[in-house]
Amino acid sequence: MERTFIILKPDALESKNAGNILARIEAEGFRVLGLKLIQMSADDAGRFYAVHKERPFYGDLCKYMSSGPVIVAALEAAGAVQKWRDLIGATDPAQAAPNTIRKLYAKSKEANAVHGSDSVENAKIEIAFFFSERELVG
Ligand code: DGI
Repeated sequence: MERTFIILKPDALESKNAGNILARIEAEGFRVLGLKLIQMSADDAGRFYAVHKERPFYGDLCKYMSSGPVIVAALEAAGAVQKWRDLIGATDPAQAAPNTIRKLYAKSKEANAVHGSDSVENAKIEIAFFFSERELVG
């Protein structure tokens, strides 16, 4: 079984779509291994998104991700990384396929409702960034 790491971003909570997205996670057959509501500091966001340091939107992204509460979760499924990325759709909701989470709930390229790890290796790093092993069910 594979693990992925996801975030329900500030806009998803602000628009009260967290419940809808969690219901979709259950309906699509993911197992939730860990889940919590947190608010990141700008420093947390900066470290989490360090891979994007050189990109022009890095500062805005860190500010945005620390602008309100988020829900972070570790999910398990067969092929969880790609399964989640298929379910969320393209980064820009205008480009996202019908019925994907970003098509349904995202507001813009920045406020795009959800994060998903882009590889199994990064999923491990991202889960460990937010969860201790004791916070994950076996
Ligand atoms: O893996 P994704 O989240 O689909 O996309 P990514 O890894 O290319 O970018 C990470 C996040 O950075 C993305 O979810 C939202 C933000 N982002 C990407 N491109 C832009 C952006 N934010 C702004 N403000 N402008 C962009 O062009």
